[in-house]
Amino acid sequence: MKRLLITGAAGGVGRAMRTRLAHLAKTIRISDVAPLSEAAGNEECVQCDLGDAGAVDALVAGCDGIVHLGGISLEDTFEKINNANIVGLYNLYEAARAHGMPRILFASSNHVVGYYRQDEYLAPDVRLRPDTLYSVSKCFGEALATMYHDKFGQETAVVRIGSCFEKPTDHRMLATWLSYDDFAGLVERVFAVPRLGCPIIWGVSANDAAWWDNSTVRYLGWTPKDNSAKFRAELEQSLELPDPGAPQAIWQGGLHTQEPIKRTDKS
Ligand code: NAI
Ligand code: 15L
Repeated sequence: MKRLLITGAAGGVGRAMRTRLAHLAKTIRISDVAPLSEAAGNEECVQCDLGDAGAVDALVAGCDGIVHLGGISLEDTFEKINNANIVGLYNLYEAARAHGMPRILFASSNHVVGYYRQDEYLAPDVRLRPDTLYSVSKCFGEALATMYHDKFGQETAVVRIGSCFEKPTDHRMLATWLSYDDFAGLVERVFAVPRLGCPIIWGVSANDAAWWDNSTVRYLGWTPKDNSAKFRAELEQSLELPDPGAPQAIWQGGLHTQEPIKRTDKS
């Protein structure tokens, strides 16, 4: 690629991807609403609010691939989620439509199915059961990607990321963990395959505990290599197993299922 755009580049996953994806394009355009650390190597920095349609149009111009990580990543007020994850995503897809439909990787979330139980094994096409307003916005994103694909042929990899961190930090994450290296490997495959379409991909490493079925996306040639099992002993030493009746032991979405609705007009 000539230019790959990474939104949300000041965030946890974005920072981890900057070095890992540098080889994927001649220029990496990194963007966030938050200040970005200085451009390194082949990077160029653009500070931009996803809610600003004009700014997003200019951000996407000249890019032939987009890794869309930007947005509110946890439960928040509807106003904040709406600006970044709903209006912001619409702005991104309209900008893509105006600028040659660069392939998009959309960071969706496992929380679109947060109200399934941990003993259920899910195909990508199960009914959505979001656990927060945050994950309802990700359901919107998945639907938007599908509509732009069906109507215009816009290709998107919809990646339902599990828990993408350095290492798992609780028992639930032994099933949901996605290593930074495995995520980078997935991004490589998404931009390498000749035909992508608009698949739903469970973004999870090769952990022993498995809740999600990725057999529909074998054509991507993505084989995650990391396994959370290497952290199990360390985790079990530092953290007690949750009570089997506790939400973090019952629901795939863990404690997100217990989040209240956050209102700006009420304390
Ligand atoms: P993060 O919160 O660390 O990073 C998100 C970035 O988006 C932040 O730097 C923030 O400043 C930026 N952002 C927020 N509102 C914005 C706006 N209006 N305009 C432009 N940028 C804005 O989140 P993280 O963990 O790096 O996740 C990246 C993406 O992956 C998010 O979309 C998140 O929902 C998704 N995801 C992450 C998971 C994880 O385990 N890290 C799991 C599932 C989904
Ligand atoms: C997410 O969607 C969040 O963005 C991330 O911060 C974690 O909470 C992750 O899911 C998870 O389920 O561990």
